[in-house]
Amino acid sequence: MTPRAPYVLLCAAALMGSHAAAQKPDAIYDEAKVPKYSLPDPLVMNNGERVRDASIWTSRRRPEILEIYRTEVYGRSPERPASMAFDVDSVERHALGGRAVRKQITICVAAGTGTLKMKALIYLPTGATKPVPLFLALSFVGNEAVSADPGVALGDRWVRDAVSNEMVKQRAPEASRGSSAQQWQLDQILGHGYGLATVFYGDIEPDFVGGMKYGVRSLFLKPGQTEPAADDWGAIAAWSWGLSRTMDYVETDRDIDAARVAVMGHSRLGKAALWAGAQDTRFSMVISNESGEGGAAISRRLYGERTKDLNTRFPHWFDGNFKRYSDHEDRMPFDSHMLLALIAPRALYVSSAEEDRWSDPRGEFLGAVNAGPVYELLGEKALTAEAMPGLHQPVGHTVRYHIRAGKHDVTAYDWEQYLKFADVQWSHKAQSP
Ligand code: GTR
Repeated sequence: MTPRAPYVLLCAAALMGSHAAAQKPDAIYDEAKVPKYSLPDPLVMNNGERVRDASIWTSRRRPEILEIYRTEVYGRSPERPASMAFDVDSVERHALGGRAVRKQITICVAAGTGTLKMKALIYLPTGATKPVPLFLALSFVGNEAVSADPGVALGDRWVRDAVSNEMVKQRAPEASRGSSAQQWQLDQILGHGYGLATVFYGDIEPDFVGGMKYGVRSLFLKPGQTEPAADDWGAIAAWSWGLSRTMDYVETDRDIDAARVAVMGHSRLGKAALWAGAQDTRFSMVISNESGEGGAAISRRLYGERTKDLNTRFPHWFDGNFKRYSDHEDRMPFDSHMLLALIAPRALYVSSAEEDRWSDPRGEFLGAVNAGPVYELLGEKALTAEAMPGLHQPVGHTVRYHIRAGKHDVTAYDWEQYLKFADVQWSHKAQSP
């Protein structure tokens, strides 16, 4: 981390590039080399009893799986803080040439020994006569990168240097406005009658080893504690926690329909979205865009990225206990299908990209398929496709999946599918302006 590195435009492309570079020569990319494995049964309790009905799932098995994930994977997050304030920094009712209402809100959370401030940017379609459903997603870059809108406040804390790909502490430049607009597809979202809310993930904790001291986790250290305990939350859990705190604000905003909020995320932020959706049932829909290893992909397949890769390259993401599973995926008392099952019976969309082998597309698909028995137990349709669908052929109902051509990214095609899915799941029709 170089605090005074020369400014270079931060863009999501830098991050996508780093992902490709991460792929190791010895990674398994051949199905024939995927070992045989058997998955833990999400419907068998820790004591060996079978879960036979929805009430036992909800009252006993679901909490057990949450506890496994809190102890072994993402770490334990603090409860919702008692004290929060939502400062309305600005409301512009004719943003984007009159197409959107733009709100900028500072979410102030009394967290542990200090205060966390997150800047939320919210766009809602104009002309709505009732509260609108919303997509909520953290950004890799900053609020100003979502659109070229000159009214968005420039981030003033962390930016990612496009050359070193490291996070540096400085103000986002004018030139970064709209730099990741392709990944957001704001026009499509508004056109469907939905809103978009986003917070820069660096507001919660900047993403590097040692970033903890600048983020919310440091506020919860006990006196004298400098390192997290083995089951203390990692950075992914902190980002998820930030999503839930943003939802706390959303529930107070009468222009938004809090019963129809989708939490969405790409890649590491897809992992964060899944964990937020798993824990926080206020999210009625969860969208994992190429969340890969440590997200939707089955770890036991060892295809592409492995647990050890996560633990060595990103030791700050997961908790201390998770390190025990490097090279020992077979010992996991969980796998991604159980994480996805925590979202049941709510709407779940998992997506992959053909060239994103590092994230293991088939593993992501199988994670969604194997969450099926829990969806069925709860009276929802499972993803039953026997074989992986072809490119651009989304499958499933309550649990839906697609794989598209191309690289690790969020594209217009991905958004088109999420919006159609939301239209069906939320039975929503855009109001004409
Ligand atoms: C990669 C990492 C993945 C994924 C990705 C990203 O380098 O190996 O697990 O999270 O970063 O967030 O772009």
